[in-house]
Amino acid sequence: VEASIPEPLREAWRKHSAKEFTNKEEFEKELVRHIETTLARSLYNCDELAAYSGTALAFRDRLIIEWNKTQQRQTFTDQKRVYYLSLEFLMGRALDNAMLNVGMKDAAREGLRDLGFRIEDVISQEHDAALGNGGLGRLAACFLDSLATLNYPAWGYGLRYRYGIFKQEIVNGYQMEIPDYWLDNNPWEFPRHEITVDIQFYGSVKKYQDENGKIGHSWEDGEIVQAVAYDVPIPGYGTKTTNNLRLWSSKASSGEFDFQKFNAGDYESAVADQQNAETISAVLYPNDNLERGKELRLKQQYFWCAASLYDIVRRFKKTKRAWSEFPDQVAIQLNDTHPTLAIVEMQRILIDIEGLEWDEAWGIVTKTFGYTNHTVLPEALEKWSVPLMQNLLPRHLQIIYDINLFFLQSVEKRFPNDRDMLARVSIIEESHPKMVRMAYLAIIGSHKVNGVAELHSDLLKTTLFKDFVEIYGPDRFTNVTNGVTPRRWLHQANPALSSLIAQKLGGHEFLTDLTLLDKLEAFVDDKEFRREWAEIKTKNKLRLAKLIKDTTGYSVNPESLFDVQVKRIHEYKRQQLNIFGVIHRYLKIKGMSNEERKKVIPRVSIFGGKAAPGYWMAKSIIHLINKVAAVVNNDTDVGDLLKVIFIEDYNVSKAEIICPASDISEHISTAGTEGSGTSNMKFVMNGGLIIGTCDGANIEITREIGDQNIFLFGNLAEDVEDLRHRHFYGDFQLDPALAKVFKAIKDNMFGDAGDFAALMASIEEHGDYYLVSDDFHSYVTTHEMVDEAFLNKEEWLAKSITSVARMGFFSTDRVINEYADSIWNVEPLAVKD
Ligand code: GFP
Ligand code: GFP
Repeated sequence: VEASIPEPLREAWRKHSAKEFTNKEEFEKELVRHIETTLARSLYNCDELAAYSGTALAFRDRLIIEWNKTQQRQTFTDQKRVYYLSLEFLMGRALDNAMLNVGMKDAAREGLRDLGFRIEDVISQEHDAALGNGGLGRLAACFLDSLATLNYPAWGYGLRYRYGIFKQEIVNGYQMEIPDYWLDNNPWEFPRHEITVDIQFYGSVKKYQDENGKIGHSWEDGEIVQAVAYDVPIPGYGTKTTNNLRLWSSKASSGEFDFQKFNAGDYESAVADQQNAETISAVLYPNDNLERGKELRLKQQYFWCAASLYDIVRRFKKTKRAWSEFPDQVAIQLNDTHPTLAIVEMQRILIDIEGLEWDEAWGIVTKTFGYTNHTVLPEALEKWSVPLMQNLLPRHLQIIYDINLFFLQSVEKRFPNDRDMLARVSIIEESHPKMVRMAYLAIIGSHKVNGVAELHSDLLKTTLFKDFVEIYGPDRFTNVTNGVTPRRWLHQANPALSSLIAQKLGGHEFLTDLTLLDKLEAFVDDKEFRREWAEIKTKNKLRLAKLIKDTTGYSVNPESLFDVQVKRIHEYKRQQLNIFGVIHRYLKIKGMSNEERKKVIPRVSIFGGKAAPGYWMAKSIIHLINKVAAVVNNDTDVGDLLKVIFIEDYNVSKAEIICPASDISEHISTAGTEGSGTSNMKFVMNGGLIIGTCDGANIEITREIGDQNIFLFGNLAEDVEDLRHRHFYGDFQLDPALAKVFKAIKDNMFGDAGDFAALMASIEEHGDYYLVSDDFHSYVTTHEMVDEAFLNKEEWLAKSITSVARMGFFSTDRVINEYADSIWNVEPLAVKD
């Protein structure tokens, strides 16, 4: 408020307020101005990268003008806002998205052409913003797009990692990790050096009595690190709403420079301490679905939660409302347990700093927070050691103990004499060392807990969180099935399909109401429409074939059936099942006569994905895929009948090329292990069929599109436990076809078999936890059905069109509206000009 221009002077200000370009001419003017002045380049010195930066800056100006207005509007209207706390935002590229969302892509295309550039080349200069591992981070990015598009007053809060997810290179068939320094030439962030928060670590807690005899706690000494805000504007599609993603970067606090060391002449070590502070936001942890309990990771979590809460509380306090109104003004959603410390920090702010009584404070906290769980995998559940927490966050540990005490007292009242129950639900696990169970803390501190697909949410209620359902009743637990934003994953990734659909439906309204796609079903039998549909798929396959050629050197025939599995490499996602299936196919072809080979449907098996750097089994799966590719692709006897491709460094921008080009894609996790999956939705939305297990959102996709349009196989979630149990007691027989595959590997067909011994042993000898052998037969016979179906081009097309028409449910717009209604209780804020 103090920083605002006095009323009498505002007229002069407004007269000169920044204006948005509105046509090609004005865009060109802005582009040239930015290239010549902001970038200090010229007519004689402008390459594609400069053209990219100039275009991005021109669009950034537009976004920030609307960002300013949106923030003013949200501040003045003073209604409830949503804050989405996520340690990952896997944004991908921003320019194309900005151009499409503000609706100026054509102007930009022509303007760039006038100045000598092709828009596609310019767009592809951008470095992906890869601040995430996989599905969880990409979901957060899709949510931001929908929140802005639907005009919800909503901010994302995250960390500004200097290094995002590593860049993957394949060297001799092995994954190598290269640090991804992505911040050069990144025009999309605004450093806010005036918005900083001091974050405390370590130190100790002092108890004191105030004038009224009330006991208080103060957290003293320790280390201070500064959080600096960087803002990233998030444009909605077809609306002026431009929301904010605030990312925190760590920096040594100015007061922290050790002058004693400095005065003693130890300047270098004093500077080294400064650098230490900066490591907090240096790197995104590349482990997906695995928690390893590293102190730096806990520091990251607290740093980000504390900075975000400080900001949220500061903004609330500007309104001068009573604390009791906080939950009417603020909804905070925890994306997984990573931000659970925000619950404790909020309680600390209310009782230690604002002086509220415990119960009142706790009531405010629980009404404010909601928690989303993404996985039932036990190795993914976060636990932090009590001694670690005691050292780093002494006051928070005390508060956690108090939360636990009051919680267990209430449980004991309702379930007297049930000691086991108390031990089971305690936030503190009585292990050595003791551990803080973050998921339990998140449940206890939130008013709603949700899973991400129906099966997943049901499993949460019947397994992991069963006791809590008994304690709180079923209402605290709910399901919100995931989705994807159709703007990026249909309109941007597949412009030809988007415009064909728009032609048929009379406009692009389906992009903001995806249920309108159902009108496409009326055209399923339209011959001309089918032809165009097929032609678009072929063009998209050619585009992918070019990417494959450019990155691997292999040529693939676009007439082949393109079979794709792209996602993080993980045993539960079962890329090993896929590559074993590929080997099975190869062996079969090798054993065929020439006559028989004529009937084989040529296939390209395409893989992509990163393995966590310390996850050896996943890395050996990548290695096997690459070794199989080397053998199969160079086998002239097999030729085009089978090709195996591993696309290096899978990321969001590659996904935008891959998704529209698949005929079939694989979503083949062991039943009951995949929370939802979201690439399954992207592939079907782009007219690809899928092969999958009855897992995650595959089940709901089947319900929407019909079981004749999907290839399901494998054991059901309800049978998994029993099968594992039987394996454990020695009741296990390797599937005979899989045994032949193993024999080929053991005969060194794909290089040294020793490299793959552990992979095979996990199945043959160690209980086959992921049921690869149990599902193998069903998997390969279902692939035979895929081949057969692909032969009938017309029927395949009908399945493809029908499926797209029925995908309306899987837009993140539906998802966000569900969160808004059932968890956040927030309303959109209409935009008036
Ligand atoms: C936000 C924005 C500011 C803007 C105000 C008022 O501030 O740029 O001036 O809203 O619209 F960041 P806070 O809500 O963060 O105080
Ligand atoms: C996790 C789950 C997925 C789920 C996403 C988003 O993704 O099943 O679709 O979160 O909710 F495992 P990954 O990070 O494991 O890909």
